[in-house]
Amino acid sequence: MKIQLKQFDVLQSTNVTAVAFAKEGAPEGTVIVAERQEGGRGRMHRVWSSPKGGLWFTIILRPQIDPQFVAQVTLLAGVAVVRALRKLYATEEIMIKWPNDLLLNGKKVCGILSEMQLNENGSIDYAIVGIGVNVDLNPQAFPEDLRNTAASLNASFGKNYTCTAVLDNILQEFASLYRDWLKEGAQVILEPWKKLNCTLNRRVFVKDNDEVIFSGEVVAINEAGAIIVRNEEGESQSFDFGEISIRY
Ligand code: BT5
Repeated sequence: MKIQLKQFDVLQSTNVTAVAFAKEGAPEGTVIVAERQEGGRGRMHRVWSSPKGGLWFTIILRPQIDPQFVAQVTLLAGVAVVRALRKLYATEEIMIKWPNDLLLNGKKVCGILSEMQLNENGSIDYAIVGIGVNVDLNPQAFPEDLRNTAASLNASFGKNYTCTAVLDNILQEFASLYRDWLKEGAQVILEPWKKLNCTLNRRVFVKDNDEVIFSGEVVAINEAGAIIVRNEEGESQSFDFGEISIRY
């Protein structure tokens, strides 16, 4: 994957711009970066707070694989970003909360939002992976409702890294894991993901639109990235990401 950076001062959302680039044929490895986003988004139309000082970017991919496995891209991104951040900040405290949050001591420091588009024949046209990392945000820059749930890396670790340095490190990890994944398949992601996550073996509440629809222990994750949750009666259900959230 040859990285080609497209940098902007301000965008609505790097994911939206990445889709526009992808539709015009931008090659795999094109990366859209914005200093700030005015309409940064999370899953299910949630707002992603994206002031200056954070790293907001989206990678365009064109994996020639069976579309049923493309959900693994979110897990892949989680593993790559945790590895890069753990090395850079010399910590083991950053963990992945299924499916797409990176937490530091329970507070969110990064969110990942993947989207994909199929061709008419069912093959993958493009997948985009949007990644938001709170690199150098003043805790006061967070909207009030995030002050207890979000954290910023430089402030937490007493470092001074630029967003560019963090981006370079993440892209290196991402490109190398992506290459291995295309060659060797799911195991290069699932095994490391299991070691880096804080969701397996946890008791969770599964929520659909803020309503708790199931609760139990997370006993496994499958190749499609779905978690298997077992309740106290011993019944198991699997949950794909997309429409649901979990709460510890
Ligand atoms: C996510 O959604 O975590 C995916 C976020 C993806 C953001 C990147 S930035 C680059 C690219 N361009 C975009 O427009 N998006 C991607 P979700 O799991 O739905 O979590 C959203 C929730 O996280 C919100 O409802 C808030 O509670 C919280 N949140 C919002 N902004 C945050 C921030 N900067 N840091 C930590 N938590 C935040």
